[in-house]
Amino acid sequence: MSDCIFCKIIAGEIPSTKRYEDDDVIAFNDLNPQAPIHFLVVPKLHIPCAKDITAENSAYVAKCFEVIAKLTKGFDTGFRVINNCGEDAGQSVKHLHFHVLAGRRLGEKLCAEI
Ligand code: DGP
Repeated sequence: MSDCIFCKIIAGEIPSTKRYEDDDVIAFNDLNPQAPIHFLVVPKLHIPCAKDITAENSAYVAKCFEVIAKLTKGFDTGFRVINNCGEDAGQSVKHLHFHVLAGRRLGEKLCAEI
């Protein structure tokens, strides 16, 4: 997708601080970190949102979670994985991605009303 920021990061057209990359998945630090550790795990296939996951592309999602398991080795006190899908969830980049947050106690509330 030519106008997608994450596709541009995947293509190397926009710089990022990479934590991991293979043929199917990339992980890089979030530009606006919400915790001491905050990175995004992103399938290289442009899947817009969680509602667009199908039997044909779900292997990419499984691979994202394999990468999450790999990158969180040693996060012994825990971490949080978040996916935002759609307007009410505040999804700002329309390319499926999983936020991984760690490095402090994250609190029990998953959602704050605005
Ligand atoms: P979401 O709200 O779930 O769509 O989160 C998108 C995240 O992407 C947000 O936390 C900020 C991050 N982000 C947006 N643009 C860039 C960028 O150009 N580089 C990096 N590293 N992160 C970005």
